[in-house]
Amino acid sequence: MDLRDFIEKCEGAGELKRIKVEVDWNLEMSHIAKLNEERGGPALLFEKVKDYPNQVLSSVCTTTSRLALIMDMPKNTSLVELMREWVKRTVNKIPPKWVASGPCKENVMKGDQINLLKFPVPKCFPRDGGRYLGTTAYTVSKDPETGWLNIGVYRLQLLDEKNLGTQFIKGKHADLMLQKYRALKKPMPVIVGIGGDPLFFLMGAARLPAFESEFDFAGAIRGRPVEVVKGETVDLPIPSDAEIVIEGEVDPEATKPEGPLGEYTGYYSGIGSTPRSFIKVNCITHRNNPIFWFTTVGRAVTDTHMTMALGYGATLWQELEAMRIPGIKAVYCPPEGAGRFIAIIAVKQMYPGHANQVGTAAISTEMGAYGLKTVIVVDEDIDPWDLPRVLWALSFRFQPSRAQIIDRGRSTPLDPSLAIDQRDITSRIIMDATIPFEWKEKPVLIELDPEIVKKVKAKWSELGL
Ligand SMILES: Cc1cc2nc3c(=O)[nH]c(=O)nc-3n(C[C@H](O)[C@H](O)[C@H](O)COP(=O)(O)O)c2cc1C
Ligand SMILES: [Mn+2]
Repeated sequence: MDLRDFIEKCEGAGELKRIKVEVDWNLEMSHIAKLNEERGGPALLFEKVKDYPNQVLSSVCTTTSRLALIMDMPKNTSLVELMREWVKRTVNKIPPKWVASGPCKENVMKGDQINLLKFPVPKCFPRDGGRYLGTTAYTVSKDPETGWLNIGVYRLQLLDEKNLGTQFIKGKHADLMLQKYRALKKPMPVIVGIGGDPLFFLMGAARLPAFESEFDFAGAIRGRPVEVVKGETVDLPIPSDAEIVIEGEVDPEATKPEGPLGEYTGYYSGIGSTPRSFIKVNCITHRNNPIFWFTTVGRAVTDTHMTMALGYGATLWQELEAMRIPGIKAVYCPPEGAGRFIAIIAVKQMYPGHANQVGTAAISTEMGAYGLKTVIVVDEDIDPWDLPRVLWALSFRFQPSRAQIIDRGRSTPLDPSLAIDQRDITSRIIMDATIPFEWKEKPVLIELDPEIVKKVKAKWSELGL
């Protein structure tokens, strides 16, 4: 499945709207997408964008139904079931398959022909520092020592015809690799894709463990190897059917001003621009009539938050399984918390301290160790996505004195609840909303008499209800 197949699939399922009137790439297109996403609307295909001949796709991941279409699952599958399926499918990884060529090589631009302004790159919000070419774009890089291939979605600002600003946050996999290139005094080669199988956006945005390749996870989710071609100027793989491919290098010592961009927290993490690493572009290849794809980011809940809720939730769940902790029934990272600040975990308790183990394990996973602030552990009778029931458990099973506060942990510079110059370190809270396993006398749950319930249900219409 490439992006074009996916567009067709969405259209067939009544999940896509073609926008035929002309829209401006400067604010208007993103505002239409954002307002549409806030209403849980369809994916949008802008067919007429001012100044450009290309079609532009947005709002792909806003609803669980379209995430299900990407995962090849029935449209009505719930977010938690998608996560469960992700965990199941990714047990056995499948490495990619190299092919000689593909549609992404239909057009090749090198040297003076390189011009990033050829693409209909949106400016999203008025206070943004510029236009962002990369919001669904995924960056591939390689560990110079081990050969580990990583895919990460890192925003890419259109600085000029030949340069893209980056923001590899400290500790992200591209940052870990760039640190190694710095020590070697070499530039880091990168290859960036837009489009191809939409799964690559989900893979790049998912917080998979270090040393694992997102290509192998993509193969596992598809149940077959994904097909990749080599770059023209870099020895790196990219999906052969990507719409747009950008090849270049990152000089570990050089910076250009980048940002700000309206982020998924609903805030700007920086005031004005910040000096950051950038990609110097050495080659662009693209399909004929390339389709551009963007996401609006911005405040919850949109496209980006749904993507994160799926990818982050599934990764947390998978890491807890990998730790061989028994009794994990379900994991839910609400999109309202961008799938990362809050995790709710249901556990079937089997021994004293089990719920505490689950809570501390969650913040010790790679996923949880980065920016997860609140963990709520509930008993197996509570579905973690059923927020009214979670609040019920927090009201009647949780005791503040049993909460555990951890003072220091890895944070994200994007968290607006921390002072702007103190965002390296965060605190966390584990809220145990389970009934303690070791209690001999447990609170007695009020239940209805099942026989009477049956009788009453049979009489329902007679009761005039
Ligand atoms: C639209 C969007 C934009 C993102 N922008 C950035 C970014 O600029 N920098 C960053 O470090 N992470 C960004 N992320 C989050 C990363 O994609 C995510 O942390 C991912 O795990 C990074 O890959 P890695 O784990 O291989 O480092 C973004 C995610 C999305 C969905
Ligand atoms: Mn990674």
